[in-house]
Amino acid sequence: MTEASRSQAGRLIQQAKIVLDFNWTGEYTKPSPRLYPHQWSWDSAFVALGYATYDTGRARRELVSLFAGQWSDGLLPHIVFNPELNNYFPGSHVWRTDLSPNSPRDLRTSGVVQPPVHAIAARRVYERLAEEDAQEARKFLESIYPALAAWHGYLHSDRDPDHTGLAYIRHPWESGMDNSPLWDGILQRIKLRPERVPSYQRLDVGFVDEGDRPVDAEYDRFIHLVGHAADREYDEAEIRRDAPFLVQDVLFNTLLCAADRDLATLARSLGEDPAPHEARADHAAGAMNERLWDEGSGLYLGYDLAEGGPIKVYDAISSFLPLYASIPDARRAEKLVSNLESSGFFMRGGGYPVPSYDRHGFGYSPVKYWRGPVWINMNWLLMHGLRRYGYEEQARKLRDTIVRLVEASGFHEYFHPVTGRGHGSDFFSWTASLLLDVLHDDGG
Ligand code: 2M8
Repeated sequence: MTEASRSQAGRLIQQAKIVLDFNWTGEYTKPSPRLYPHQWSWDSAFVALGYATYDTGRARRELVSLFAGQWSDGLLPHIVFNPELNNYFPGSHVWRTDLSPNSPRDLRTSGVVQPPVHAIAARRVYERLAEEDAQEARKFLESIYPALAAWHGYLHSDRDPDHTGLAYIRHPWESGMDNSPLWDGILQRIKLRPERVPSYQRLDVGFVDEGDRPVDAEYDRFIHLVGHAADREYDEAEIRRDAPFLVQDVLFNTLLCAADRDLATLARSLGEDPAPHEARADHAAGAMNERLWDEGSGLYLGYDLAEGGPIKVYDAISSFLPLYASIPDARRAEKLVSNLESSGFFMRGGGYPVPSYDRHGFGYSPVKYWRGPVWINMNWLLMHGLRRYGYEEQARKLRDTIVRLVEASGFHEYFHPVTGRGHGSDFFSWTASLLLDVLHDDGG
């Protein structure tokens, strides 16, 4: 590293820490100051990865505080509400999670989940803690391991009642990629007659540019699906019986598979049996290769359980992410990479790789949330995936993009893939924390 790049990295590290300090509440880190004031599930895991590079105390608190919202059946909600704030829609009164006998009594949460990256983060936090203080590391492990095991247990049972190896999601919010064109076909099937259009007021469009956010027709369906689960008092068997949205998602199951392996490692460190977690990871990887691999396109595609068939959308970044969990064999990995490089993901030529959706894909937008902008967490996951298969040059490109985008435009939620301009919220926590992780890996 040259002197200049060392001082550039030092400056970015300082700024990233300022962003996290700003969003830190003393218990958890807001994803962003105004748009997302509560605690979000996968955001917290990404944030813990960043804290693990310099403040293991906070990394640990972040995860412990998230798991305080866990339900008695293991469900880890996607939002744990801060009771002092009511500036987010949909707030806890919309979720009505008190209808479920499993929801916590002492605090309010949402009733959907998010991709299970937590064991991945917990493993990292544990390893960093162990370097500092073996006893504290052990204490952390003893408290977090049973919670993680219950979370994964819930996903492998309630969300996979037929033991296919793949967990289902039942709301686009559970994918983390809320308004990806991946879900358009399913959402289009939901016919909302006037009397079934929920009435509500969105707050998000008061905080950031409306053009950067999902459209009302998407929100109507998001809220309708919240009502569908609440009306069934969050009884999973009842929900899945007629859920309009029921998907075995590529990204969700990739992360579950990777997290199962990390959970096995944590089990070993604790003297517990890692074998069940390893077996689940193997089962998931096998199922992804059988059910979700599409040989014709050379991509992984999600599976629509409500209609029974693959989701034939060939342009989403998630199709490549099984690389992260070492799911494809070398031949499939090569196909994926050649697809990635020959499509509109800006791996070659100008622009910033990788947009969340192919720029030539139907439904692409360079500014609209999960319909095309570059997201730092997607780059981070794909970068690790490419590295696992030895695609160093491609991985390097993604690493450099993370740094370049933040340098040029700040800590935005997402970025225009052509101009690099920041969109959505500013001061976005996982942009800061994953940048910290990347620079830490560089030795910066
Ligand atoms: C976005 O989702 C929330 C709903 O959960 C929203 O739009 O209000 C998504 O980008 C999601 O992946 C993310 O976890 C959340 C907080 O950053 O914001």
